Amino acid sequence: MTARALEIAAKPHPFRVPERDAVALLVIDMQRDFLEPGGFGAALGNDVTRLQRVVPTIRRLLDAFRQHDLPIIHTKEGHRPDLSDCPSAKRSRGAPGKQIGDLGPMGRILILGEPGNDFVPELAPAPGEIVVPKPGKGAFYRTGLDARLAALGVSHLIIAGVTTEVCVQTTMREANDRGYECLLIEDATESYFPEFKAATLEMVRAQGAIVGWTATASAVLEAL
Ligand code: TIU
Repeated sequence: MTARALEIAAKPHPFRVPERDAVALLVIDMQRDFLEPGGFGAALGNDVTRLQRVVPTIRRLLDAFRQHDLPIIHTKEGHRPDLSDCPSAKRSRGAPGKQIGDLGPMGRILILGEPGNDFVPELAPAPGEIVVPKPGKGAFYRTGLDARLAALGVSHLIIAGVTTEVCVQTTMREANDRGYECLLIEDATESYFPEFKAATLEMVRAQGAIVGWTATASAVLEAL
């Protein structure tokens, strides 16, 4: 192992990064729309307070990546104000009057540029960090993320964010199919459904890391 390699204690076995410049932190959808009352998550009938527990852990990961000058990408699920990028199959989710584009207490639900669609203040991107708006659950769908990672020389992704079994898992599977090695941070991802989070962690690392690895945030901080 060279001095610039990383080895992170993980399941089902250590996550190895041959060269630390090849790693990026990918933070999925840490937006008010999912974490605060009155947003998209609440409109779908969820208790959004569950998701708030991972904010301090993600902040610790962000601080470490900033300190080591490693790339950070923040994704943001949202749609254009004219909804031209929102298929009816997606808009029809949620009770009438609380669908994507409808007016809520934080502005129009899941619309780019609205107050509720912004990041939670503790996890706001710093200058120079990449922000990727995305119309789908997966961060690679109609975003150009793959090309941006290639330009940075990134091959290994440390993944955090919400929700574990929806946007996080979809993104991890998309990344895996595109050849990225993926490490999902157990205490930096959360779901409205604890059983879905647990099942997702199990299924991604099963079969010898069929989709990727999982580790704690502490393991990442120790390795860095
Ligand atoms: N509903 C739900 O669990 N999640 C989403 O709609 N988006 C993300 O996971 N970001």
